[in-house]
Amino acid sequence: MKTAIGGVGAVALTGTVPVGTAEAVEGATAQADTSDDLRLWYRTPAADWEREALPVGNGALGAMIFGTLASEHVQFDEKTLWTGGPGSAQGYDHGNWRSPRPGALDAVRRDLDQQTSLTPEAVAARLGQSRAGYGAHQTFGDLHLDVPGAPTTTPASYRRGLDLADAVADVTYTDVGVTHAREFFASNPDGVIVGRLGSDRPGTVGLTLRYTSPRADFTATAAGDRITVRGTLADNGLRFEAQIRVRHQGGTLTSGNGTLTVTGADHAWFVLAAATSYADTYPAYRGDDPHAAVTRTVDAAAARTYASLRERHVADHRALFGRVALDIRQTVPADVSTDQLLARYTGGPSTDDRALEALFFQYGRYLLIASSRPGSLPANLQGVWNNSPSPPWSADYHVNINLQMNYWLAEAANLPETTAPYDRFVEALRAPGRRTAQEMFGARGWVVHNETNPYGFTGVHDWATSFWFPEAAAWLTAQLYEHYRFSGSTDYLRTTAYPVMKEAAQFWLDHLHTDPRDGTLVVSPSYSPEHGDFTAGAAMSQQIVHDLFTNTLEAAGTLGDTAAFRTELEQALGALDPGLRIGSWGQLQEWKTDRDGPTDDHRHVSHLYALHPGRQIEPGSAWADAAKVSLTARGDGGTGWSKAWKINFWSRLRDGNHAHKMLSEQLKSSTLPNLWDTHPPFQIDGNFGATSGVVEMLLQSQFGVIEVLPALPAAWPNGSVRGLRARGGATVDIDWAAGRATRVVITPAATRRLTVRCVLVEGGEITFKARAGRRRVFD
Ligand code: FUC
Repeated sequence: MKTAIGGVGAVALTGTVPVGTAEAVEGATAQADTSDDLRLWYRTPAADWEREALPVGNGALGAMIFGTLASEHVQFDEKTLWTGGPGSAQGYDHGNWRSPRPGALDAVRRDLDQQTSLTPEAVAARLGQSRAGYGAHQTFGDLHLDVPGAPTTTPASYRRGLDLADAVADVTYTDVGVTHAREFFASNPDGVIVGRLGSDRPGTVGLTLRYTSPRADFTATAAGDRITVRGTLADNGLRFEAQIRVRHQGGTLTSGNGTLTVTGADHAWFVLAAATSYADTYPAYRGDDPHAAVTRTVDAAAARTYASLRERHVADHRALFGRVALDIRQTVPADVSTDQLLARYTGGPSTDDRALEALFFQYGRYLLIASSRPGSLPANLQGVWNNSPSPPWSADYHVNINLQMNYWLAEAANLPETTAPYDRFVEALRAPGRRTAQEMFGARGWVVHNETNPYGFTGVHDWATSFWFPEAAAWLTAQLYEHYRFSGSTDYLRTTAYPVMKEAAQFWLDHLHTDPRDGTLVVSPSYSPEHGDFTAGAAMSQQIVHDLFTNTLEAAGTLGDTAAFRTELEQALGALDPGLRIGSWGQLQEWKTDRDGPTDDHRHVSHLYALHPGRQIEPGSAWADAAKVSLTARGDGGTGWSKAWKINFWSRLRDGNHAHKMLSEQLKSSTLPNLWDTHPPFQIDGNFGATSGVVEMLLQSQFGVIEVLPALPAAWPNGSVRGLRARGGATVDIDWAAGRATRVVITPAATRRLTVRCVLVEGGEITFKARAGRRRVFD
């Protein structure tokens, strides 16, 4: 029997990838504090979904809370509610060529061998095809809580906010002597979105609950204390269901016409569960009708008290969120709301700038917990928040930077559990990806191109500048190897990471091409994401394959794979063009021929993959100098995610001040009042990328050495951070003063040798035998 994955919390999963993490996260000693440092708040209700409403989520379910007075608006989502895929009205082919094109790819290669470049349009005409049945994520709809007698103008006492430490959104206001309080959260342990309306005077709480949707494909019925929303997506027959149950103390509850009404209560709360019949299994992508699971989940939650639901939620969230604390001497002025804080920041240097920077750092961690928990799909371009039937880029999984960036923070910012949905998603791409590898390339292994959906779209479309990127599969596997490097779990490496990496490597072993210019192995055709012409051997293509082969070879050694496979890989790695070349103006070349423009400020800086997230370029090397020349030329502009990437790049170049400059550029010009990153429009990758960038300023370990404060900016002369993770399985706490580390505490998760680079040790570096759980203090 197939089991749907989706919005009903910890339902059973299909497939073989273990979810959750076996590895204990040791030394997670930091406690989040509940001060205003960790709170977003505003003086007026949200007037706009994208810019002002506040997100809560439990991984599978997301909701946006508006805090509107007369009718509270809760827009909600379930991550698997997608049109497209099998059964789609447009037909579906996974992006595989609808009719065979024998020799087409070889002909493009031959032309590139002879002419060195081809326009994207020319290649798309030969290798692309129109997209059919790709689909888009769908909003689940809107819950409205109509509150009779609510004030028509916003009282001065009005506040709405989001507490990041507890993951609870709230609204309070006083009206004719009565103080009203609302709370909303999305519980992972109970699999529901919860909302409560209360006041300090018994009998004054009343509301009518109703559901609406921008689509007309549902029925909403109310009976007893329950609203049931059921529907089928017209495009692909995917079934969806949500149930809402209302509880109340005092007063009465009546139902009618799809609505529930509470009158004269002391307080009232609702629980909402939602799911679909989606399953992540190729080729049908269908599981059970969601009715039974939704009923079970909502009934179990409704049987609990509100206090119990809240307590279980807060404990679950804090166990993850509370692991990391950042102190950069931030002070939040008591009466400055978050939108004001952002406005002040944008207006110029202010004493409370660090408050926003620290808040933004923790917000990335909050958003990842809220949008990526085991049991559903990974965080998409908008996390788990989408209010539209046709969101930008379908709110899909772009894999030429965006999905990867979503997870850059997961390991080092101590949230390794959030990567389980990513692993599972990548694993699920293998089956359709093998077919694409075989049919399109005649190769072993698996492949996926520029962007994908939950229905295994691993082929191509025909948008010339983004249809071709078979390197995406290799890049996706890098995170799996990172999970291993951070955790040290060979069990995870053997069962989860390595099989996916090995098959990605097999694809390239079969598909690399001998470059007639110099006899090296190159990717051809090769296209540096969304930039320039098609060539052979663009830097990013080569660097990604280099990274994949390096990781796979290491893993093959660790796991003892056959000598034949290791030799094959070794030889290919030896013959591979490494994708590192210094051009006429000292830049790191984006292409194999020297054609970079020194005034080109394209948002993608793909040829610096080797610097970050890769580890091919070491600081202080000639390559690092060239990377700096390229990065400087590209400038400090770009879309939200582009700026976030540049924080990481500058950190890896050990330039903390420039990294900090990029953080401030992102806050000033790519951040909305609700602190969502904007491309524009809203795209969550920049939030995650920025948090990753801040970690990179404070701690790096990509070369197997724990480097303390590698890129501390002058703007943060004093401070501390607790609970960051380093590769090799260690948690690291750092205190610093006047720009220098004053105390470093390493808590190893495993017994093994660790090397620490830090000003506190003689000679700047020490290697020692770390014992699991035994703290090592340097001061
Ligand atoms: C990549 C980027 C775009 C955008 C899209 C979702 O293609 O080049 O800027 O972020 O993903």
